[in-house]
Amino acid sequence: MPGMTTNDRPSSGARVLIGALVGIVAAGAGLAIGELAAGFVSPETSPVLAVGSAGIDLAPTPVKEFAIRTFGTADKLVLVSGVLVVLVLAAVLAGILARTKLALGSLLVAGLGLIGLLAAVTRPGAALTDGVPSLLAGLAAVAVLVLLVRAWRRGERPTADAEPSRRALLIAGTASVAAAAVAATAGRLVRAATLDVSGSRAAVRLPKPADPAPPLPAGYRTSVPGISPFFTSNRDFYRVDTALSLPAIPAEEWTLRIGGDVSRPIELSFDDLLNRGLTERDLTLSCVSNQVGGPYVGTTRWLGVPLGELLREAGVSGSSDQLLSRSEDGMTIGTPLEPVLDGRDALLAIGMNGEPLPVEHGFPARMIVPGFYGYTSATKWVVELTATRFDQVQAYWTQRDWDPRGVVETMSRIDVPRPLQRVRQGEVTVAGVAWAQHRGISTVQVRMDGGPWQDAELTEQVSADTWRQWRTTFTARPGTRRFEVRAADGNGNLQPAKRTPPFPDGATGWHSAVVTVTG
Ligand SMILES: Nc1nc2c(c(=O)[nH]1)N[C@H]1C(S)=C(S)[C@@H](COP(=O)(O)O)O[C@H]1N2
Ligand SMILES: [Mo]
Repeated sequence: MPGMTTNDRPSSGARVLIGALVGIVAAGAGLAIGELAAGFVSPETSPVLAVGSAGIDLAPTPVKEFAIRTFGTADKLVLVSGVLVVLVLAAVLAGILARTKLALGSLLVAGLGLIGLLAAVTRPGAALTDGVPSLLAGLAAVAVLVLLVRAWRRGERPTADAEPSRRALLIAGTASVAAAAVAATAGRLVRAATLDVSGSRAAVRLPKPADPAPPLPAGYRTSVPGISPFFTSNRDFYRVDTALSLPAIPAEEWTLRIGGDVSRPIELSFDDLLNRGLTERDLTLSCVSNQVGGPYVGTTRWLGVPLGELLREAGVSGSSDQLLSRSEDGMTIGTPLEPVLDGRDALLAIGMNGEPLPVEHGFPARMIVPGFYGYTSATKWVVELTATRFDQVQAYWTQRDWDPRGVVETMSRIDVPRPLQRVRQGEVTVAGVAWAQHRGISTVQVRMDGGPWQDAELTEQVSADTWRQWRTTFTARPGTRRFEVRAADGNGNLQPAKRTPPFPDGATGWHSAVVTVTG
C-alpha cells in the first residue's frame, strides 16, 4: 500500500468535516476546563451559565415574556441549549477556518472565551476572579485548536510520514475528547459537592409556630376532580426566577443585613430566626407573568418572622417608601414599604408546608408579602434588606419598565373542564380557583355561550390573602360550548373584562374554556 500522495488528500467535503470536528473538540475541551474551574470558583461563573445569565438580564421584556409563555419552567433549559448551539456553530466555523488561517480560527475561539469572561465579571456582585473559568476555557480551547490543526496539517503533507501523522491526529483528537470528558465529569462532581445544601436543609429543625395559622374553616375546600387543591404541594408549586444555577446558601452561613434608612442596622443569623417565636400563615403567591388563567400561582402554609417586626427593630424611618431586598444571586426586588408595615402578614419565610424552604423556593429564607406579585415582594435567597425610596433606587424589574409596585389584579381561572376537553351532555361541572390577595374574593360568576351569569358556589374563605375554590353546574347540550368566569374582590370590584397582557402590571380579562359536549 503506497503512502499518502497528493491524490489521496481529503476532498473539500472531508476537510470541512474534519475542520468542524477539530473546532468542536477544541471548544469542548475549553468548555470542560471552564466547568472544572467553575466548580472551584463558584457555579455561576461557568462560561455557559454566565453568558446565559447575562442574556437573561439583557433580553428585552417582550423576549422574556415570550420565553416564559412559550417554554414555561423549561425556559432555562432552552436558554442554555441556545447558548450551546451558538457556541457549537462558532466552534465549527473556527475549526474550518483554522486549517488555512490558524490565527483567525484561534482568534474566533479566543473571542468566545472573552464573551464568557465579560459576562462573568459583569454579573451583579461579581469579582474579577469570576472571569478565571472563562479565561482558562479560552486558553485551553485555543491550545487544543492549535495542536489539532498542526497535526492535521502534518497529516495532509504528501510525505512518507503521512501515516504516523494521521495516527497522531487521531490520537491527539481522541486524547482531547477523553480529557474533556474527564474534566467535565470532574467539574460536575466538584460542583455537586460544593453546591449541595441538602445536608444543611435536612439538618434544619423548624420549631412549632408561636403564632399558628388560624384554624381552617369547615368547607374551606372542595374536591372536584381536576380542580387545583386548596394547598399546593411544594413539588407542584410553580417556580419563576432568573437563577440559572440555584444559589446554594447553607443555613449556618446565611445572614440577613437590614440597613439603609434605619436607625439601628441589624444582622440576623438563621439561628436568630429559629430562636424567635415564628408566625405561620396560609398565603397565596402569584406571578405577574401569568396570562389570564395562567398556571403560576399557588397557596402554601408559610412559617417565618413578620417582616414589619424586623424593620421596626431596625428603626425604619418614615421617610422611606421602598423596601429594597437583595438576593444572594444579585436579584433586587422593590416592595412598597407601607404595606409591609401595615400589619398584614408580610413574612420573612423559612418554612413552606411544614418543611424548610425547598432550595428552588429560596432556602434558607425568602420574603412573601400578601397583595403583591412575586416580582415586587417574594425575594428568594434573600440576604439584604434596605429601607430606601422609589425615586432613589430602581429594582431589577423596575429597571425593565415593569410597574414598581406590582399590586395583584383580581383573577379567576377555570380548572375543570380543561380547554378542548370532551364532556358528556347533561350536567357539566365547571370549577376552578379565584384570587385577589389581601382584598379577598366575594363572588365568582360563570356563564355559558355568552348567556346569563350565574353565581358559583364558593368554598369558605380562609383569609383575604388566600385563593378560593369555586364550582357550579350547567346543563349543556351537544356541540361546542364556551364557559367564561369572572370574580369580584372583597371590595366588590368586578374583574375587568378588558384583556391586557402581563406587561407592565399584570394581565386582566376573563378566563374562558371551550369544550366539546358529546351526545
Ligand atoms: N432571588 C430571586 N427571587 C425571586 C425571583 C428571582 O428571579 N430571583 N423571582 C420572583 C418572581 S417573579 C416570583 S413570581 C416569585 C416566584 O417564587 P417561586 O419560584 O417560589 O414560586 O419569586 C420572586 N423572587
Ligand atoms: Mo413573577
